[in-house]
Amino acid sequence: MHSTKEPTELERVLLVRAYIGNESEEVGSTREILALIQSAGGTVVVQESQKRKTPDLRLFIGRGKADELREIALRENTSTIIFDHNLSSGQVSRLEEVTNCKVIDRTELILAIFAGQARTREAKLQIELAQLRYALPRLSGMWHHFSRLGAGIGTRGPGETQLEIDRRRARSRISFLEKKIEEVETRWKIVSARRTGMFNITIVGYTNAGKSTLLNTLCNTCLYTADKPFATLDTTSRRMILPDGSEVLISDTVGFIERLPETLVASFHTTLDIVRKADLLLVAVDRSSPSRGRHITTVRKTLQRIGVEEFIPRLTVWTKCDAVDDLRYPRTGVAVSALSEFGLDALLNRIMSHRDRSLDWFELVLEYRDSAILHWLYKNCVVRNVTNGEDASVRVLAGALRGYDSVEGKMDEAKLVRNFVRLPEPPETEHAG
Ligand SMILES: Nc1nc2c(ncn2[C@@H]2O[C@H](COP(=O)(O)OP(=O)(O)OP(=O)(O)O)[C@@H](O)[C@H]2O)c(=O)[nH]1
Ligand SMILES: [Mg+2]
Repeated sequence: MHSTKEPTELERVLLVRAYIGNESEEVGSTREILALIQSAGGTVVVQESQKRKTPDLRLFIGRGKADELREIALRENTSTIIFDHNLSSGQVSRLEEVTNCKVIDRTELILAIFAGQARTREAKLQIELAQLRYALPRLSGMWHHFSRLGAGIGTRGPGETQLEIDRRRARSRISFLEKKIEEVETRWKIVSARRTGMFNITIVGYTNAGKSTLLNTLCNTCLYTADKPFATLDTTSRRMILPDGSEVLISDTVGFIERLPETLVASFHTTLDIVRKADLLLVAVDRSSPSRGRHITTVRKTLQRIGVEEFIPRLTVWTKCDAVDDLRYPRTGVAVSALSEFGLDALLNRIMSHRDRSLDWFELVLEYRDSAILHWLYKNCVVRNVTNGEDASVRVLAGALRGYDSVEGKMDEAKLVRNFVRLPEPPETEHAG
């Protein structure tokens, strides 16, 4: 793990949370917001909360509480207040006026972490777009906000553009970024077109669930992993050889979080395409986390939000099982540990069963001289069995990844279509799942 700041440089933060109606503190949510603030380069010196029936329209919290925050900030020598809520631009500027501090809401905090973590050009473009879209309706307030303090969380605006420009320039930068991202999208479409014919698996899950570590273990790669939120902001795809010798494509992508800002969902549209186009989703859930129930709900809702179709099969992968003392076996999904490699065989078997169920199975009789066709089948299908017949023929049992049409076309070309028989269901397999 690398941090861009020494602990002594951490920005002192006053954290504020409000519980609205019958809301109360959810398991693990304090740990989460503290980790987010730390990732953004801050350290919480005081936490304040308020119970309210409804949020105050002008200040989100009550006026009395806002005055109290000003006193606390003064006493604790902090000038940054972070709200674990999404606030309107009006609420932020009024709160800044009352408290005489810089006020950051949850969206701005998450955007700041993304901005600090973005490494690749794509991620940088997407985060700049997200920040600008967030800032645009708030520009007038932002002048106040940024001029208040010169450094720290949330002041690393979208590039140099933020301070010196008006709305018109922000808008033209937004369309420039949108165009650039579209170019990336086109390139991405070309790459994914080349990948059709492969079974696509995408690992999704709450941030820090162990997705990248799992991919590293399965594919022997060394993607960046860290015990902090949003270590990964990009999509990485790798080929993985299954125990039956066939190949699949497996991808790791950005993690989800509760109340993921809308602006990020919109800007990371291309990155998240890999989730929508998957043939199988591995939903990684940190089995050792007390908040796993909340994580599961958030992931389900986020998948819905980003437009993932219900029919894409999902397999729950309970991660970090080595860190669990009383591992009662979950009824659904597979329990694994990427560190101890526990459960990985079972996971691969379950992946094979899912893959088999998604194929269109067929039998084909070939003559020995049709070796080019056999070679084509090995490249484009999952060949389960090749048996020798009596009359110099071979019988091939295989599954087509993208429907019968692709295979029938090939057979037609080779004038072998008569030798082709569709099977109504997948053949029996050893890897029952
Ligand atoms: N004990 C244990 N720790 C694990 C295991 N897998 C991952 N971790 C740890 O969990 C932390 C997060 O792992 P990552 O693989 O970066 O998680 P991620 O889901 O990719 O996280 P983001 O990219 O930030 O969304 C790291 O500190 C890992 O070392 C595991 O099987 N056992
Ligand atoms: Mg990761």
